[in-house]
Amino acid sequence: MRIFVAVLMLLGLVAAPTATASAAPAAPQAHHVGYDRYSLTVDGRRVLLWSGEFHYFRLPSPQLWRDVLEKIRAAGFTGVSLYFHWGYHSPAPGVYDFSGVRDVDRLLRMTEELGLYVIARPGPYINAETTGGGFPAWLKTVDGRARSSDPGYTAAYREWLGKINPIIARHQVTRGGSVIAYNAENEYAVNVDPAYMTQIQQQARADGIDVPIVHNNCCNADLANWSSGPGAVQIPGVDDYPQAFNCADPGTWGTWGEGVTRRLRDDAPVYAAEYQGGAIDSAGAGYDKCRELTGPDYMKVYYKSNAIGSGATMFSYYMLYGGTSWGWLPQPNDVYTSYDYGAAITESRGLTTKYDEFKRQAYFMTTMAPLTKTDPAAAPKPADPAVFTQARANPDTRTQFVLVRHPDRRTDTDVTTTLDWSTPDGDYQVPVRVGGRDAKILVAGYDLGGQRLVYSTSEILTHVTTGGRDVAVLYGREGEQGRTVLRYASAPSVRVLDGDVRSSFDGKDLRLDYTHHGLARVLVSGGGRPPLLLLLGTDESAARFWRMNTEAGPVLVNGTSLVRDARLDGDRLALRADTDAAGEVEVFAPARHLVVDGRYVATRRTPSGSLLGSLPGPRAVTLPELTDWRYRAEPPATGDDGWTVADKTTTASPTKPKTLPVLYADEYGYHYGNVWYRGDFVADGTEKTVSLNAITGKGGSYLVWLNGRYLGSAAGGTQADSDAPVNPDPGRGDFAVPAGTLVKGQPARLSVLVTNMGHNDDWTADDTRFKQPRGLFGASVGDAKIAWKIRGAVADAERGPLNAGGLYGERQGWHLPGGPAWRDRPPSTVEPGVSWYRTGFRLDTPKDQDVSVALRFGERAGKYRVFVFLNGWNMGQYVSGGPQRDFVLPNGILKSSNTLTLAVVSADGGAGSPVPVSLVALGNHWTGGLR
Ligand code: IPT
Repeated sequence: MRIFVAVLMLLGLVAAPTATASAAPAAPQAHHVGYDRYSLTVDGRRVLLWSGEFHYFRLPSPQLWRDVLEKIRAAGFTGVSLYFHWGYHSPAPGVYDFSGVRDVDRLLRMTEELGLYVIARPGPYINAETTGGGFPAWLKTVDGRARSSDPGYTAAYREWLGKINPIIARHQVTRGGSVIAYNAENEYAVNVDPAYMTQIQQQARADGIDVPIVHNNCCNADLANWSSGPGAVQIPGVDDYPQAFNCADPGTWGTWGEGVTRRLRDDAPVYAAEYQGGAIDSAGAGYDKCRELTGPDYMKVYYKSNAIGSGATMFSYYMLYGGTSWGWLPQPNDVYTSYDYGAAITESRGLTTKYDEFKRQAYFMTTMAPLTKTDPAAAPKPADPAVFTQARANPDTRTQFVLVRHPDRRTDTDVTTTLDWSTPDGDYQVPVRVGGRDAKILVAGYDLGGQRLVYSTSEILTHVTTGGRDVAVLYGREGEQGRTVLRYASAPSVRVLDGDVRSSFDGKDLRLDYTHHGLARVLVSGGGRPPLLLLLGTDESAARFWRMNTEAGPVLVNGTSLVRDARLDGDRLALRADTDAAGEVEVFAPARHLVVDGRYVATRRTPSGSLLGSLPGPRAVTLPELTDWRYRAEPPATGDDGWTVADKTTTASPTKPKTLPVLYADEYGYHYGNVWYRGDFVADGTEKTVSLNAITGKGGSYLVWLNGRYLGSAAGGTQADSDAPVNPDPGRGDFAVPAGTLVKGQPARLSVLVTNMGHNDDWTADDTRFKQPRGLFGASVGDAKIAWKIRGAVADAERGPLNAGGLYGERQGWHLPGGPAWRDRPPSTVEPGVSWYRTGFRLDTPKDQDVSVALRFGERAGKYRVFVFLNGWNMGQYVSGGPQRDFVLPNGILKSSNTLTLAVVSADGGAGSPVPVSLVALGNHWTGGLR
């Protein structure tokens, strides 16, 4: 593999790991990982971990893992936090699969190649709004309380950790890899068992995990946090979602508090384990509203307040890229197919203004070395108490970091005042302005490359030393005043290249005053220091910069919509970059030539000493129309093969059935999606009602037929939630037996299709929630003695256990491409039940463009749900009237030639034509650089 990577590197196909300068395959270099009360260290060097959560299982296309990881790295993140999903890899006890889209070894190699640290979070429990909170559904049939030291559960989770831990272990920083920390369990907060917490850590150590073990305490609350006592971890962290999750009301801030991460141990760094980076959309408001609730102004105020308020040096934001809960991945209570999360990178892999804000903060946090070791310090006093200040300082360099915001962070007005600031280089009266819902971190006493920054009222984006000079980018809000003071031994020469910047020198301080607008450029030279190019921008112009590490040090790029990678080769700078429109690109690097995505770009040298060229944008794309639909009907409980006799009389579930036999799908090995039931009995002719109960999880439903005659449908129920009273009669449906349907002494057949949703999570670690059954809970037709059979999904080795359920068409492979041609045209009307539709389409988007495509649902009356199969992959479930209309079709699954199959489960029948759908492009980028 290493050789393979080296060859790709030579071909310029992958980024060189930041650590290795030459193309020769080096033996993996082992490093030492340590920590103290300030930060993690690698070989004694302090690390600022700025990480975001990414779920490989929500992006079933490994080629796109690299795309997202490159976007994450480009924003200045130094790490990613990765849950590993037990249920995604394990269809049955003892069976584990790490191939294809489940190849986490490949994922960890990518993080290694990209130089991103990894916080590995294998659970065993992960929550994450995914089915069973990451537990495989077969665990529901195992005796012993999940998330405890009970023997049944212990044997089960040891199996999982025994598989996943060795994979994680071989990718640890200590073995030349990327994994820098190991998260034991997940928000293990109530109903806890310290023996279990101890044992999973013992197993991690036995499996070769030697990096620090961390934990994420729930919600900054007084719940078990594992900072001391039996089961304690080395670095206890804190999860915090200060905005909570009401996306319908994005203007209301701080529902869940102030959001400053608590210090849980004196000998370990403060770790903001899951800091809110978006929100689940339980209200169905749409993810754009969630993006607003957790938008750039929230990020400025809360993230900066947290950094200075807590002194944390380990941050991870949940989610950074949410992705898609495709197939049967969603947990039923809070989410639907899309797990976009209102995150900085959208489900369709687009970059948002939140991404820009992350980049501004990440570049700052990771550029400013003194931030990795700070203590609380006296803050400059504002003349107006309408401004709040708080400070930290590095005890060695004395560099100060001052938070400036409103006392109540929700305040929506602008205030201007003066700070009485004792900086390491003298006392100053410093004018500052705080806009509504804004916060800044100002710096004083900082060695900026070869310069001495006394203080600035602008924020620092980043700085690099390149080509014998310092280049620094500072920024402020458009239209705000800024002042930057630098120290010199003698008067330096100041040349304003662009913008309106006034300068004065008082014998030691050079003071620059300006209004933030566009991008001002000032060249300072002499004064006993190396030259400095100061770029004074706004939020927007600062966000156009990309800082990239090369073998010859960092370089800056201004422009393009994404720089994925930069390499210096002699006097040639080679970039891999994306554009969403034609435009300029400017590079600050020791180079004379520019190559972008393998093409030579004509450039000229600017007065700023940079190279300026222009790049093309993407060509417009036209997506094909979806026409020529073909049809197949799925009659109720059709086909005589594959049925399992359902005759169990006991269950491991704490929820006991209303009638026997036990009809829970999991008891018969059918864990995900739709199941069909067949109930055969001999009628006595007096039966009046078919009485059923089904537990499906929120949002499920069932359809009922008697002797082939449709009786109707009902909503599936939920039951025995730990925080809700037990419902004795969940998902009840009573259906009148139509006259003449049942004849005394004649055989009769009840057919029931139950659409089960995902499995409940186990946040409360008490089994009643997690082990809640799926499927029929009670069934009676008069006094008839019913012989039951059940039929669910068949295994799909390629797509994994969560892809398909037990529709007849799924068992027959109707969702898979190929097979005999479908000849029938859709009929004009269909009965209630399951109808299948199929069409094919070609996608001929330009090879050097990244087009992100989605399937969009139009309006149609009726009560139905649609399972979307693209080339056999279940890309989600559309529910009529539901909040989600666009279903992202990830490249990789989406190919140039495609088969789209829709399984429509309708409770009321009606039009036979397929529901209206079309293909839409959610993103279009020119990107020779995406591999
Ligand atoms: C916390 C979980 O750790 C994480 O898995 C995910 O569920 C997230 O929240 C919400 O999206 S749970 C906490 C908010 C109670």
